[in-house]
Amino acid sequence: MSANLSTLAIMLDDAARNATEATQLIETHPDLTIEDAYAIQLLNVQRRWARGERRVGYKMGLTSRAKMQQVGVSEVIWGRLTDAMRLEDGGVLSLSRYVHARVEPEIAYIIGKPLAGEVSAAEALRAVDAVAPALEIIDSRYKNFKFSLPDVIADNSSSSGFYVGAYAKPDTDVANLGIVLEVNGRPVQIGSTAAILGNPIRSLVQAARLVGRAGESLMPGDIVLAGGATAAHALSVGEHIKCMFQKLGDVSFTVGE
Ligand code: 0L1
Ligand code: MG
Repeated sequence: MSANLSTLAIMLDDAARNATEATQLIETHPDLTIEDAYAIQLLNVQRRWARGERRVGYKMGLTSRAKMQQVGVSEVIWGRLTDAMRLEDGGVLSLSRYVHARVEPEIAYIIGKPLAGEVSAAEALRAVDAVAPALEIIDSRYKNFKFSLPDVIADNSSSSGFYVGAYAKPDTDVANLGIVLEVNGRPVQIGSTAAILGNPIRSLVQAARLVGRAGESLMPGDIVLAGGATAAHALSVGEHIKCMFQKLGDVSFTVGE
């Protein structure tokens, strides 16, 4: 199997780079394990680093009950963020760069001190420099956005882009903040940050644990996306997306060709 891991990573990286659909890995590799999947993810992201992209943090995925049910799992997953995925708040997103992009509201933690392993929520919070409203662009490379758990992990947990809004103080209480996601001025999703594992800080605790298990650490300056707070919205050209976060402000962009 291990000889095949880099072939699968190249296939997924090419699909992301060329915005083309990929076939689920488990169709040809039904025995693919979660461990294999994280190994493929690393090989996949290493190809980005080799092209000059820089690591800037991590994303947590499947952090809400709704998402876990959608994929039929009961565990959170994670992926790696690079500087090339960062998008400009208020800018224009080029939809042709993605296979079938969706947007979801998130909370971002900006890390101030190294953090890894088994930590309490209080310890995790002490490592935070700032919190911010964020939007994640997820883009599963698989046909019809359909995948198994190993598939999505290997595909860098659908990471493809993210927006981070204005930073707020690290002690800002983000446990239960209202969120409204608007498309062309019409609310399409309404929710709360509490949908992220009951409190987004729990997602940061999980990030420290899972990243630590892989021999990595959350490092000063890293951005950690805590996970979707509502269902994701599938993007179409011409849409103006604005997401309002109670206490934290807005993040917005327009969808271009
Ligand atoms: O960020 C997320 O929760 C998404 C993780 C992968 C599942 C998906 O692409 O919907
Ligand atoms: Mg997400």
